[in-house]
Amino acid sequence: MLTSFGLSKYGWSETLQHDFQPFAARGLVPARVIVQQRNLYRLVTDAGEIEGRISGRFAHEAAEGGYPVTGDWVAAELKGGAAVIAHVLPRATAFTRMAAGTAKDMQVVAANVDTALLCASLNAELNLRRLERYLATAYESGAAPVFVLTKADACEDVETLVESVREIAFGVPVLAVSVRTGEGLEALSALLAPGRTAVLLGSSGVGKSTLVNALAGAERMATREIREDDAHGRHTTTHRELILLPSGALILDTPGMRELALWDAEAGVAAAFAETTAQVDELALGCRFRDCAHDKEPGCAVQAALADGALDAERWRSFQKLQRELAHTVRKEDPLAAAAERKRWAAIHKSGRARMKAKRRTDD
Ligand SMILES: Nc1nc2c(ncn2[C@@H]2O[C@H](COP(=O)(O)OP(=O)(O)OP(=O)(O)O)[C@@H](O)[C@H]2O)c(=O)[nH]1
Ligand SMILES: [Mg+2]
Ligand SMILES: [Zn+2]
Repeated sequence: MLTSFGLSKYGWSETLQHDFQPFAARGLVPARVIVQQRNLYRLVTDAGEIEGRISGRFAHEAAEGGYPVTGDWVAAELKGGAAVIAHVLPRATAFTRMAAGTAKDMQVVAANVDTALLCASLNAELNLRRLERYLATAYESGAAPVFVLTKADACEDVETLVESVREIAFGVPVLAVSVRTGEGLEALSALLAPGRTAVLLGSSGVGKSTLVNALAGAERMATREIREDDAHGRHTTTHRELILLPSGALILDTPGMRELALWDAEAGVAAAFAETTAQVDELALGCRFRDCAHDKEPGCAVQAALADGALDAERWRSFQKLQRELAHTVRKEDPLAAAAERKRWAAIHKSGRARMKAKRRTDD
């Protein structure tokens, strides 16, 4: 039996309840992270919403990527009107990316997401290559992807663009939506089930927060109302927030990101490019050399297929690009480089711990 009635609205399940027993025995309560803004957390518990922070011990022990993020289920200690997060429960799914600038800083963007709404705007040029990369990231996360093409009202030829996305989507649903005309909103709602969590991902300005507000029937998130070109490179949403919709579905709004860099996404790439992989594997049987790299080798069946159009050139290029990127990621993980990184991280964590310790002393 589920004792967490309020939390079941946020997706609390029998499985989670079972996993939580050891924590309950220690007097901790279950909670879900609904807002994360740097070190500040907002949690929802059975007793309602509450501010949260992580315990000093947690900060000490947490591995990289182990800090709670929006969507996480946590075990918390209630202390004088606030919650101290002691543990993050195992994640069913997680969106990860490499933080900009650093080589090995894996960032978990969102956790326990069932559906990934991969957004792109129909009023700008569609970048199909980027959508392919989103798709790979979604597959890697474990969430089910859906393409959401926004601002259909501002596009002359929706059908052609939807068709072009369908060609790279291989069965993944593609929806054209508009908050101005309401087009596609019902179809989108139908994909969002009560108690299930969807995340909105996509570039800044594509209309993610506007979509949240339309689905919520209220201004839950701030949106941009200035001219788009003035706002170039600026982000309206700066935190990640999980919102309970009137339908009972949960939707996680995120700040726009330019690229979702790949992190250990081999499985994701394979799934997103399943058809291309299969086609290339089959073609390769006809190559003169068994170790053909399908580049400039004589008698290459892949190059022949590219020449006569049997293999789509654009898709082959994206496939190669993703593979190169993966190889790059793997290279970065070679033991020597990794050891140097670990050292750097140990130093960063040490100074971070010292700072937190000092801060706790002043807090007390
Ligand atoms: N024409 C049209 N404009 C839209 C639609 N949806 C959103 N917009 C506009 O697009 C702009 C950006 O919308 P936001 O919802 O703030 O975009 P966002 O994706 O949340 O951006 P970040 O928070 O920066 O990641 C706003 O000016 C919206 O009014 C739509 O369906 N049609
Ligand atoms: Mg936004
Ligand atoms: Zn070949």
